[in-house]
Amino acid sequence: MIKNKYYFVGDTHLGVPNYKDSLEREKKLIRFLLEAEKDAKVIYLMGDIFDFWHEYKYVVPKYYVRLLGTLASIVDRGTEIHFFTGNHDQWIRDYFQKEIGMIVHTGEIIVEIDNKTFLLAHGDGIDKRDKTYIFMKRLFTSKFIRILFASIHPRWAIAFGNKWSSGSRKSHSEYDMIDKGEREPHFQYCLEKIKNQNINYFIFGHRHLNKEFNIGENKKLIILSDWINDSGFSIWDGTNLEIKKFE
Ligand SMILES: [Mn+2]
Repeated sequence: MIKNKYYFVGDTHLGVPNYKDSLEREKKLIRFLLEAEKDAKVIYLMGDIFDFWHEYKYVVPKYYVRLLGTLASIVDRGTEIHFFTGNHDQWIRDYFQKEIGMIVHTGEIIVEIDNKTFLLAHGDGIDKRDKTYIFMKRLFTSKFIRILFASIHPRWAIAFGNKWSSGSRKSHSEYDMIDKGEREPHFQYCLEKIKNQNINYFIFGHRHLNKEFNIGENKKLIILSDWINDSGFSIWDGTNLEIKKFE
């Protein structure tokens, strides 16, 4: 099979709501990745793959071994995998790059695919009205805080992280699920961007909504659904960018 397709999937939030359900979702994600691998040139993991990830200099959390092994094997067989950090799994070091072989992005990127320009990002931090979030983001990206947190024994740090993470998701989910239509900050962000940059396709996660906005001729915004309630993904086949659901 010709490997010329591009896949986009995100917000799988592995780790919640409990071990059993998360494991089931992890296996489903693996089935999706292996299916995609058949004709994928590149697979983009669009952020919040893990509900909480924090790795140390020599140690990683003792979860998700099936997924991590699958990702490493897919990379080894020659398919490129990109990993965007989300707001839930931003505490990475070099494990995903070095051990798994993924290409990691900590912010938005602009790429040319088949002569079209794509802007890809997890999409957190775009809604500037979310002051608590912006504050937390600044806190978490502070080098000092990160060193401090990493010096706490994992027994406490990971336990705290898991608890904080699922709490943050719950408190956001109601607000997140509201369909804001054209007032959607991510849509407004795109309209602003295309004023001075020629971008054809925007793909974001973070909002946990399956949304498609037409911005103009050959211009489109896609917001990916999460995998907690849904299992959406997007695929670019060289001419069309579509939203699909993995069963
Ligand atoms: Mn998310």
